[in-house]
Amino acid sequence: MEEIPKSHPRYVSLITRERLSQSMKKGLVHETGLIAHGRGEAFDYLIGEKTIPPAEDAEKIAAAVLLCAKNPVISVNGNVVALAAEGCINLAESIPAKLEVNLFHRTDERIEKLENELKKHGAEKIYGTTANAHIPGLNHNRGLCDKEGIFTADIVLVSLEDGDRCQALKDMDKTVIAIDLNPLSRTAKTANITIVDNVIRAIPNIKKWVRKLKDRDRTVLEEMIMLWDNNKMLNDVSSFISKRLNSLF
Ligand code: PTJ
Repeated sequence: MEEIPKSHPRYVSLITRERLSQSMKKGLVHETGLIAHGRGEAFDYLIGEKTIPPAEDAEKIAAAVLLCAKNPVISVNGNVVALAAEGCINLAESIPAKLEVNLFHRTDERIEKLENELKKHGAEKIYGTTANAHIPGLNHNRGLCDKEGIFTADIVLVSLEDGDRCQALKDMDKTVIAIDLNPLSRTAKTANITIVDNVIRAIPNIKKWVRKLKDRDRTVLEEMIMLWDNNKMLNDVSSFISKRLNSLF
């Protein structure tokens, strides 16, 4: 890995890029995953590269939704494994939830590499490796899924989505939690709960809320979920970005 001095003002960003670049060379991340990351970085820059209050609220509700679920599934792709493998495994254990690999650029080789990487970090069972079900209406590889995982899940947590799977999952009556730094994306607008935060921060934050809410009465959690207004949260993100930009010039 290239030597990056800790004193560099963009140290965290550069280290993250390096991690993605190495993961691409290992065949975990697809080359277009680097482009997707670049778009994410731009939005992260706009929110100040930290968890903003509307994202913290969404992370709390996401934890409540996951705790109330019957069959929750955390869907991971190449970028998510490269950036947050350990966090996803810890989060899945704390709920508990299943982990499923779901790829846009799906090859047997990448699936195997990602499964091995997750197992190396301590995961026991990974769903989605032999796709035995299909999400109706999706005629690309993201439609391939596991009968015991995403196909029969009631709640699906998705990160770095590329658009139409979120709507297809909602059409199957599932609740979708999406982590997406772009508040304007189709996924962000379609999901039931959108977390406008970097997956690197969002995953451990959801886990923090799972720990805090785990012993709460279920009716309290359900009340919180009922009051959630995703459109209002997206408006709050938009106001946050506008105010922040105005204050910078
Ligand atoms: O691993 P695969 O084969 O499934 O490929 C996945 C990629 C990432 C290539 C695919 O999903 C893709 O092209 O995604 P998009 O359409 O570029 O969308 C990615 C979204 O995630 C964009 O809205 C980005 O702003 C956002 N994003 C990028 N990096 C992060 C992020 N959101 C949260 N955390 C990030 N680190």
